[in-house]
Amino acid sequence: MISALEQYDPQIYELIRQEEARQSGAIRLIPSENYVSKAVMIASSSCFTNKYAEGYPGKRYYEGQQVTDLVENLAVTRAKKIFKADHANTQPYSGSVANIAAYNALINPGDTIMGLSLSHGGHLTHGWNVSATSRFYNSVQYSVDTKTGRLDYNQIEDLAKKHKPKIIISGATAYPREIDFKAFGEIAKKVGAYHVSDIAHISGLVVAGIHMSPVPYADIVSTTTHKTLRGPRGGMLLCKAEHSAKVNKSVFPGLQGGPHMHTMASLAVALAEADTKEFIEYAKQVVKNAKRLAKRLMEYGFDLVSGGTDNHLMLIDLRSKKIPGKKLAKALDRARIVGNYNTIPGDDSPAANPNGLRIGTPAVTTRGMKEDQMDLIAGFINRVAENIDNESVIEGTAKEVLLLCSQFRVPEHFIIPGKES
Ligand code: DSN
Repeated sequence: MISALEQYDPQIYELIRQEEARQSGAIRLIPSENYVSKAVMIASSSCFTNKYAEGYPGKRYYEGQQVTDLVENLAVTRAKKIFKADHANTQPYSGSVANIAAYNALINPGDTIMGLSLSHGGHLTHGWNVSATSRFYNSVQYSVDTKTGRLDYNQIEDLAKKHKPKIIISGATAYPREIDFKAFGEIAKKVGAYHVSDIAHISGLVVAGIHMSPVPYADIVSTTTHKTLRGPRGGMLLCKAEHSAKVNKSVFPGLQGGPHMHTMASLAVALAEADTKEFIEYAKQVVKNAKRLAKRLMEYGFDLVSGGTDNHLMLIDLRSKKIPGKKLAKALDRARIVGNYNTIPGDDSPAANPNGLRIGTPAVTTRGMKEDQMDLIAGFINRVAENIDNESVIEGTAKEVLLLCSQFRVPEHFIIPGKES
């Protein structure tokens, strides 16, 4: 397949080859990224990309569904099993669509939703002011306590009592601590709200039983499929039986047309992989690695929001180091260490140039790195931060990073990396 691409479109072939080399020759610390297995990759580039399958198994609007129905039934059955959910919808194209589909299933435009502010670790679709979710719905945002960096459930309850939202959203994209989904469920009950939980970041940790599952405490659970869960890019919804018809209708025909069946086949593979002892060990190691990396960074004098991590990510507060997050992220990228600049709770700088750096361990753990390598990575990050304007130190670090990467292979994909670019 790949040699056909080389023949028909050498430019795109070459760019794929370069990206593979980049991914293999860098320490990838963006906490929402990972490396999928070869099996997941193969399924996602299969002939299912040719097939339209609007509708649901047994009730499609196109013929020729002899095989697609089997794929979707498998994906749904596997999702329900590993998340212990009554119902799963594996059609959402992404986490954003999944979130909007969840709201659309439960409430009407103009109703009030309440989610964590983006600048405190929430997601755009949790009602942030530039997101369409704040145009479609009346949005109230809660924050973390800026002193502790943690969610304050009393404050959230007070805000919910004041604004009486129809939906309370739990879940985050930049929150390093375990979330008490039971508490969110109780707050929602007290104010007569639905509870939608977005576990995009931690779904792999939830499946592995390391973090609390929101499934018993939420009306609808939304997740992406490509972060700690380590599947193809996409979204998924899980819910109680009572909401299953509404959820399905909201995804199709409410928001989407034909599901991406190649992605769903690939997701089915990833869900089977997540149902193994090896995956549980992987998820445990993700957290061990994050805790070790956090500890070492703090020993180097970095401030971490909330003073550490319980999950796969950490948020470095760079104010005491007096280095802008973007400057450090770009210097690290030149040293082949890839993270993302990020606001920290209470940041007085804008999201385009914030005071934080967000990093995490899902991808490095997939390639087999453990605590000893986290010590090295913390040392590299500290060295780059201390020599932020010294390109020869950064270049030297990049060489050491490349050497480390060469000892930890990424899952084999289609193209054997050629020369490093
Ligand atoms: N963009 C994702 C992340 O990086 O966390 C959230 O959608």
